[in-house]
Amino acid sequence: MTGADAVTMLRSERAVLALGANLGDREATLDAAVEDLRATPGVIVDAVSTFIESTAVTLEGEDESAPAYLNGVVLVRTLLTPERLLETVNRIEDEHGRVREERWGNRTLDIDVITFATRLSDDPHLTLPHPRAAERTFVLDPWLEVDPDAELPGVGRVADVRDQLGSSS
Ligand code: PH2
Ligand code: MG
Ligand code: MG
Repeated sequence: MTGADAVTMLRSERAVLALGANLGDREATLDAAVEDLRATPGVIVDAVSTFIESTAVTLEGEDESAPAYLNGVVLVRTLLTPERLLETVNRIEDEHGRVREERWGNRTLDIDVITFATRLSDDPHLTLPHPRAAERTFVLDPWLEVDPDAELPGVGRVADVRDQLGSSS
């Protein structure tokens, strides 16, 4: 561990990131994004879930005809502010060819900040926790894999939220 990593571990906040891709070589892109996070000063990657296949959710609901997603969750500790962490993940998305067209459209890489410590925010630019995390099994399942005791600030235990969803995405 470097001295800088030791400082990050001592002074950092926990953040939960959700990664998704449904275009291109999804697994290679998600792996590269995790490496990009590891290479970011002030960010330590603590855990990476397995990547799971999920049916694309669009504004109209689940769409079996759209390319399927590969989704995963990464636990980090960071010295960055929530805003700088968001800038960082947006930059990583851009570096992997993310084109910002339609909302919930197909994408080479999406990285969402799901939680930042226990922070609650209704800022539309960075809502915390992520407003749709509690409805998405493709976020909750990989999250529980790496942190079975996880809490969704303002909502409750992730395991309980997950149980209430049943088998839908
Ligand atoms: N992300 C979206 C929209 N729809 N569907 C799946 N299965 N996985 C995602 O990560 C996803 C989605 C917008 O960010
Ligand atoms: Mg998203
Ligand atoms: Mg996003």
